[in-house]
Amino acid sequence: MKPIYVLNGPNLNRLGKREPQIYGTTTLAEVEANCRIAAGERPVVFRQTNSEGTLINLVHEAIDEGAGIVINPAAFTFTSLALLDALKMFEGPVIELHISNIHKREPIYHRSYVSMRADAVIAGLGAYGYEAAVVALLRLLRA
Ligand code: DHK
Repeated sequence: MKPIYVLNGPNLNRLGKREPQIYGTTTLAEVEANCRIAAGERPVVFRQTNSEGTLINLVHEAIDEGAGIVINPAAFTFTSLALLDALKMFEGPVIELHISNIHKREPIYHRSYVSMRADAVIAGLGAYGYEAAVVALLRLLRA
């Protein structure tokens, strides 16, 4: 069974300590554990990087090895055409995930490049959004 990829962009390695009033106190390790529970028997590749090139390389890996992608691109959401171009090559379902409701924040967080490829977007559910995204991705894979 092909794995699903749960990919995380810059600064999310600091989750739990980073601006808890916006991102909460759940750590990325706890998010990973919850994603694996939500995925059940479906294998999960869970990665975080502060490097744009590495995130693109992980999307390339998913193109060859993965069934679906949940991605929190963090700040690269609003800056990276290269990430969008990489995601466009992926044929499976893609769910864009943000812990905070980006549309309720400053205008710099309103225009997402990734949304031009994503099949769905989840924003504002906090760390629980990851589990919701995994469950939704499995549903899309079954469809
Ligand atoms: C995480 C970030 O790092 C920000 O750059 C985004 C996103 C929001 C989040 O809510 O998960 O704007």
